[in-house]
Amino acid sequence: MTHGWRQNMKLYVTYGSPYARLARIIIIEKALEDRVEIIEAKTRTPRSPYYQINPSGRVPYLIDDNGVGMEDSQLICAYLDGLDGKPRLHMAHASDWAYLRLEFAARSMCDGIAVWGREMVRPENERSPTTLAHESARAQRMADFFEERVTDLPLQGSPGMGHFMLAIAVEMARKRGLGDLAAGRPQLANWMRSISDLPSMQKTAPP
Ligand SMILES: N[C@@H](CCC(=O)N[C@@H](CS)C(=O)NCC(=O)O)C(=O)O
Repeated sequence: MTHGWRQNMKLYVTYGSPYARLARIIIIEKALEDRVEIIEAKTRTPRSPYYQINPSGRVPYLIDDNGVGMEDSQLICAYLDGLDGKPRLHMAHASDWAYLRLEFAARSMCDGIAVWGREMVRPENERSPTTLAHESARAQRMADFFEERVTDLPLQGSPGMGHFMLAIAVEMARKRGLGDLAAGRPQLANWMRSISDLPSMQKTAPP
């Protein structure tokens, strides 16, 4: 893609990573496509050249306009959201504890589904049935939790980090084969439809 403005910042991602997706969503939501180049990193590979860039080897990783690197989706998203001095995806919910509780519950749900996904990409004889069962049960409990709460005010308001985190988690579970967590949960299914249709969600759908 060619852009009028120089893409000075760089965001390292993998296209399957839910946390990298969150950062990619913020770039679209904040219309920063012209300023941030998205680069696919080679993670989980011995001696990957990416380890010279980010020693932790994780994505997302952002290099800012000054060439300074930072990792973790929470930090990167807050940084990108604040670049224009109007951090609407964060500030709208700052000190809104009812919203933040749900945002961090969604992150917890996502962490568990990511563990499940990681386990499933291992060779079959290296997978832990105990871990898979544990994460699968956690995902179901969290889906029940959100079935009760997506109709509450916080998640009905304009989309913020919590909305995106929850939608990413549910879509990842579906994509990776853990199942459709919205099936049989009509409120969650309805809520998912409204968020999944957002252009930033559509444009960042995992391959
Ligand atoms: N807490 C981190 C989690 C990032 C993370 O777990 N990234 C995974 C992909 S989903 C990764 O890069 N894994 C590669 C590795 O562990 O070497 C965040 O929110 O950014």
